[in-house]
Amino acid sequence: MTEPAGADPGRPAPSGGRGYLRIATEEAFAPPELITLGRDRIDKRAYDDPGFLSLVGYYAGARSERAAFVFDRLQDLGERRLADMDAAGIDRQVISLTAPGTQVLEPGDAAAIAALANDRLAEACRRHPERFSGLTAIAPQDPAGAAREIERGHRELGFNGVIINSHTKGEYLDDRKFWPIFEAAEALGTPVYLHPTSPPRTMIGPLLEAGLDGAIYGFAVETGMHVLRIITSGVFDHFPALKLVVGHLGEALPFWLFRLDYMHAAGVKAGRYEAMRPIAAKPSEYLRRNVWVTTSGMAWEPAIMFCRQVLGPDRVLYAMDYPYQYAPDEVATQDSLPLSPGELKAFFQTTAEEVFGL
Ligand code: VNL
Ligand code: VNL
Ligand code: MN
Repeated sequence: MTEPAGADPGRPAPSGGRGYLRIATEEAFAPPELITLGRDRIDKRAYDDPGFLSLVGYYAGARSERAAFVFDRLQDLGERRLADMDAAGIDRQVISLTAPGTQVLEPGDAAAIAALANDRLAEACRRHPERFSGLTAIAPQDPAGAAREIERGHRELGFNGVIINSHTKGEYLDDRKFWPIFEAAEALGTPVYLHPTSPPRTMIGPLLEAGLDGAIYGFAVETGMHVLRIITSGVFDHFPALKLVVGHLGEALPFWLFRLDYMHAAGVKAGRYEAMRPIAAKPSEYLRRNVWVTTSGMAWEPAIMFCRQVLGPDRVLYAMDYPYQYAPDEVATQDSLPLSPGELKAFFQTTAEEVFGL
């Protein structure tokens, strides 16, 4: 890591004359200690988890240009990251622990890495308060401890939300044992960012076989399903003020809204599944009320405009997906969306300020 010794709050952001700040909301980092742990677990074949081997084995082990590019930048919370932000015109990053982060680890290691990652990130945010904000990493393996870490992140470290990298060893947040996490986030009014990770062992087979387990598609299938499980299990009936942020334009769910509502109603009415009991609203209504989607990795006008149309314009906000998709030209693509100056400002800046409490 290359970091300056002292605070540098005066480093100017690149927001000259545009009328809005560009706030990127799904930007990843990894402390070197996590990578060391990850490599050790890979070397020992510690987990029966092909997704972990596929993802972390690639970035921490492979020597491709892409892997090296991502790997170096994940670990930087200083000058390299700032230079990349300057070059792309990003004023502020909302930074979070990359996937799988803590969630493949043993509970003790997971909690220790979460705390270490949070301390490290908080330090970087203190050093560059005009450029960096952070989300609290947790170890969902211990839901009560995770709730305490959410409090610490919010109250002591000044973070603006919680990062959860989807499933935890094949377990999903609709399981009531995890609900202390939602309870803490709702009570603090702070959002949970549900970020993708490799599908679990029970799901990954045919995806991995075809090379489709990662960001190309497998992530979205798994994380979109996770969002749906949260909705259909009634989490938002218990936590009506809970805010969920989902990347990649909602992991394809906006495109499915019509069918989700139809088939959910049909399934509930038929009493087909024990796990699918009546809930207070249609799936689409929770997606419009409790969920915000970001454009990470999806710098594509038709899809962005579609999401604004079906979810509501105030539900769609900007993200880059640094360093995995560091593509400065995609910023210009989104500057050129067919939006009014006020709408563009909401898309790049003020919606993020409101949702994350920046
Ligand atoms: C990738 C893309 C991975 C975006 C990510 O987290 C991500 C990838 C692990 O291309 O592998 O946020
Ligand atoms: C890496 C990324 C390693 C995320 C990890 O270890 C992790 C890596 C568990 O890119 O090396 O969670
Ligand atoms: Mn991402």
